[in-house]
Amino acid sequence: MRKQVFFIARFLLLGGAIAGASLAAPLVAAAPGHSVTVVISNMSFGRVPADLKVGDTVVWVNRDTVPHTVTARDRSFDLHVAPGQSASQTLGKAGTFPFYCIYHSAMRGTLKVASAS
Ligand SMILES: [Cu+2]
Repeated sequence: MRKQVFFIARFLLLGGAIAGASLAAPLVAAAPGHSVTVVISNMSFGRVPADLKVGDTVVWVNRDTVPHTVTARDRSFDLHVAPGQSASQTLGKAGTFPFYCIYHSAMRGTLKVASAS
């Protein structure tokens, strides 16, 4: 009789651990990606980090006194950033995205986005 109670207690403990693990898994998956800032100044885009992933957010900060855009060649994004303002972009798709500014075509860059792992 006493042995039986012990086994039931062990079973409940194990069940609790499994429930805990299954609750923790979605929290990890839902964790927000990293946020990086790219400064636009002197009519040029700052360095774009090379380790971006789907789910990350890029905040583009325009320190110039003229408006700029961050426009993908394939038009998958098109952000307009007023002077002294910023625009934020959450990366939703993996790939390599060359971009430019529609007002200043010499302003160019490339956004490389890896799939979320
Ligand atoms: Cu521009």
